[in-house]
Amino acid sequence: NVAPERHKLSPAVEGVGDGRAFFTEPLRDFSRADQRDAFTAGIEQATVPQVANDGTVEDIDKAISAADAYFPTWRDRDPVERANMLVRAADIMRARRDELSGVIIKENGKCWVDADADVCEAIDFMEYYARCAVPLFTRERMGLFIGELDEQWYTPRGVTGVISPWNFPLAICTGMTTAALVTGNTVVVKPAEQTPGIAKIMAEILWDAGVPKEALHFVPGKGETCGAALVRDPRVAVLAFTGSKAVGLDIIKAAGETPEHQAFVKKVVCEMGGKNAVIIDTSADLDEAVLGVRASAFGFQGQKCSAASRVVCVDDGGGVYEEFAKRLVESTRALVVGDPKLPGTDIGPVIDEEAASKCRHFIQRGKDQCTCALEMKVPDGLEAQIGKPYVAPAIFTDVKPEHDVAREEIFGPVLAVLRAKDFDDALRIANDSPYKLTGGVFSRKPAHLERAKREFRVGNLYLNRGITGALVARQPFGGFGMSGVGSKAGGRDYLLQFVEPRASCENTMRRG
Ligand code: TXE
Repeated sequence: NVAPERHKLSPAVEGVGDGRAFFTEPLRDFSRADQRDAFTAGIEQATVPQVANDGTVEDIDKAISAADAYFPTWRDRDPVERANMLVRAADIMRARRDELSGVIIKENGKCWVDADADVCEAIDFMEYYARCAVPLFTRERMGLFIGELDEQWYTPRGVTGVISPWNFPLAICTGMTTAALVTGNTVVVKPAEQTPGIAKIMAEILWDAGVPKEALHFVPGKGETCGAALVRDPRVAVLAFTGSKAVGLDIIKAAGETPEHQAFVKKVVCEMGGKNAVIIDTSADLDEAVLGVRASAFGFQGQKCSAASRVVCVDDGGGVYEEFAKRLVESTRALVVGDPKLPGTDIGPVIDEEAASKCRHFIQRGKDQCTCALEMKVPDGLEAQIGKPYVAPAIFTDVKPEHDVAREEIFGPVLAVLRAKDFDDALRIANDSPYKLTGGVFSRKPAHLERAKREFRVGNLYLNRGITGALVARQPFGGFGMSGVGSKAGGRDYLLQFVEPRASCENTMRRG
């Protein structure tokens, strides 16, 4: 229990009214030469730590034992001290941000803006969670009744396993890890095999900021061995995961198979992906829609769970569908496929050969089933120069809801454009997916925007703007259906996943 006067956080977190009340770290302005130069220097300076994914099941076992043993100490630590460790870590990241972006660019192939945004989001997560965590541990009195004291509060749950993905290798890993830590849980992190370097830097920054090594354990290793061991260990109280639907469902199933003699049922926080649609009606500003869809579909090569992968365009015979498709193809053609270390590049490599061959498979399916309106080319020699595989943007038109490119999560720069008879039909097609993550509507009709809020069943809805972007605190991010459970990251409810709600009722007449 912390008395209110002890809620003293460092000024960075207290700062309402200093322009950072929403915890949004401003992105670099690359039109400014000084910021461009600093960023270029950061990339040159950046060294990706060489981390072998050679963690073993025994390493996971040892890490869980140590985290379990240290849990009572960490649980009982002053919440303000824990919060201030996150604030210090955010300051370290802020001071090293261009270098950290450089590591992300080199390790996972993000282009400039996306790498910078990854670092900023990590900073935002830490400052926001630091601020939200402290009040949770104050006991709240529920009304005043003579002779009775009713109180409610929260306590940490225990050892938390964090299994992170490669697509936001710093932000998502930092978000899950620090949400668990700041709420008093000890943590074992198993990062994605493709991006262990930046995850290791995150762990080192948190240790440097004061998080004890006993509270945060870092075990790089394979999903099938280390990840699976973390998922199934009965001492792990919370499992926080972001990644594929298949692994997410396995984690949820494993939690349900908890043996009866165990002390608790594992709490699962899962974010699993999407097949996100943007609806365009006949009143839409098509130029805005084209730019919004292009950014949503092809930013970071479509490898974001929030990315647009379907467009549902209302076609009432007036030519809007054809006009939109034509302008989108023209506009997409202008994107530059190139080296992500260069400022002018829009499309970098995809994460690995497996992802590339998955995209190529679906591009072929698209050619078999519908019309290929655009298949851009990868410049000769680029893959050899960068040492990573590339898939250039592809757009399919005349797509039917049953076609593969309209159904499967491809997780690459492949976009399906479908037709709808009217707005009702568009909503029906857009909702026809087990995923419920993001969605967008471009329309100038207020009634359509209102209906979308009621009837478009997604976790995050974007109206007359591109459908990616989830600013911490302002736009809490996460879906439902097959897109996940319990995961509004960057929102006020997120931390509640990591704590146990408690209540007490006392007969105060018996107090001595
Ligand atoms: O994901 P995995 P992958 C989707 C996207 C992508 C597909 C495959 O569709 O094409 O998933 O990507 C760990 N037990 N998203 O193969 O396998 C793994 O080591 C426990 C959506 O990278 O789910 C890594 O740390 N853990 C997405 C993490 O799970 C296991 C982000 C994610 O890997 C495991 C990434 C197991 N059996 C992929 N197997 C999003 N929602 O943004 C693997 N892991």
